[in-house]
Amino acid sequence: MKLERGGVALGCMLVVSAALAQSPRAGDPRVLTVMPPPPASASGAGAATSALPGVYSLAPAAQAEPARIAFAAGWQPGLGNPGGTAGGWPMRAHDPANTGHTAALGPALQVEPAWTFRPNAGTQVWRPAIAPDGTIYVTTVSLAGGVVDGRLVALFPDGSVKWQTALTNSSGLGVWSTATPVVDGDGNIYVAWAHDRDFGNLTALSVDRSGSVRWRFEPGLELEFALHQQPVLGPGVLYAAVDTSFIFGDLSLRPSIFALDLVTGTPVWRWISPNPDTFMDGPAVGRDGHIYQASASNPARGAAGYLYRIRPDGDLEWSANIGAGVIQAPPVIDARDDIYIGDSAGVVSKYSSAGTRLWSHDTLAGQIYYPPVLNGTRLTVGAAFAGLHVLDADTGMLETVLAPGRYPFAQASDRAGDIFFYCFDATGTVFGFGRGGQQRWTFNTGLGTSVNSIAIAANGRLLVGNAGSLTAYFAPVPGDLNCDGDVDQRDIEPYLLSLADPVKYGQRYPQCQRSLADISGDGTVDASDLALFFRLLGFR
Ligand SMILES: [Ca+2]
Ligand SMILES: [Ca+2]
Repeated sequence: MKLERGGVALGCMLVVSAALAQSPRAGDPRVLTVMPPPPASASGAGAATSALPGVYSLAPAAQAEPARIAFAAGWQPGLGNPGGTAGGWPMRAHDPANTGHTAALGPALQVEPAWTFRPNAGTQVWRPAIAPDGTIYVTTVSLAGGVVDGRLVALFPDGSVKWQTALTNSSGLGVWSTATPVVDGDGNIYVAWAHDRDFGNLTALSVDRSGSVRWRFEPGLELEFALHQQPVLGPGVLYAAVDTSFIFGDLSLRPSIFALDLVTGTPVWRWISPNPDTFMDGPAVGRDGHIYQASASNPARGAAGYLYRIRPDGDLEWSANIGAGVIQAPPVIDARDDIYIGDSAGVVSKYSSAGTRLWSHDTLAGQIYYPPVLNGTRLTVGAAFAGLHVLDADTGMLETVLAPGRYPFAQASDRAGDIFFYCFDATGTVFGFGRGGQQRWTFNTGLGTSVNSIAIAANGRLLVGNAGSLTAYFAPVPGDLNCDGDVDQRDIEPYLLSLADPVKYGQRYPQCQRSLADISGDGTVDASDLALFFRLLGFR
């Protein structure tokens, strides 16, 4: 099926939805649910196609099998950092504030595939979460023969399967989920929502680190849209949004957020939207514990998009009309509880925690499909076929555009300020850029898809998913001048030597790369990188 922009796309979505709606209440006009609109397609790039509801790709599903590679002599992947702050990637956007930023270091040299997890050609593999101990959790689904085979799979850091468990509701019915698992500080895993083939039988569940079910919660809501809403952790609770956006029918049916007790799964509260808008993604949590939810407009229901601030007790504090609203782009919250939104019309806005709009930046791209990433005072935004816009988060001023003409989707940023992103294009291009704007590396996955992911599992270990597989890419990190995989005090002597006498450095560390001394990521190694190097070590 071909999907085009604008009103034609909406019409096609309705066809998709109607075709899928094998509802027990066939004939009920409310079986028309809202699917996320496809990403905008560049002219000449070919139409986005959808194999599963709401999942669009720009390329044939055929994909080259990455080879297993041997590491260069003298280099081993790191497992941590001296600060002890690299704690995996425990949820989709790394943390409850959805920053997409990790204290670990991403790969600074050309990455190479180390392993690929791909159960079989008919199985979808969704986005990963990574526990502090390195265990990788991912949901999968096969719908072959009309049978729902949804699983939660735990992988060792080397990509081998640790365990896997079928996702079922309390009646034993097979359910599946595109949601990224959430890992708490005790190593327990949460999935919300899992559902049957037609998005009914909604189930949230938690398993312990061995895969045993701790609890299930089934709200008993019918025909909810639950494709990409992403839950996040709050203090003692899981916040999981759920949507009830019927195109027709009962306008009193509203999207909502559940706060579920982490130990028992019991709902602590349910907040229901005062508007007939649509939640295509989940909430974010600020430092003060408030919950932020952004919605998509729903013209068929006469609703604008809104930004909501909800108190920890579940009461609405304020809402702001944000016009077109967001697609798969939950809010991003900074340390002052200011909020960043990238909307489906291509405009980035910052709001104060009081609901005042502080600035906006129009990318002129007409669409933003994924959330921005926040690293300190830098905000990076993927604009539709207009590159990665790098903004000053304080002022909204455009600093630079990386990969102009591309459409960046999933992003991650690291402690050095490097930025990594996966583009929605026919070849599925992934880039690593230094903070100074120099491209450090690039590769093609062979598949540009609307559900893609990038996570930094640990120093130098990048996980990339494209809904068909999950691949780990390894490479050395900036500042690792003795090439042991980590950055610590043992790198000081070789770092200083690399600056003072590059020839002698090359003789003493023949297996290592002097270019790793370029911490600033501007393509040159000079004295200005030294202060940044000591900052990586934790010196102020
Ligand atoms: Ca080192
Ligand atoms: Ca530099």
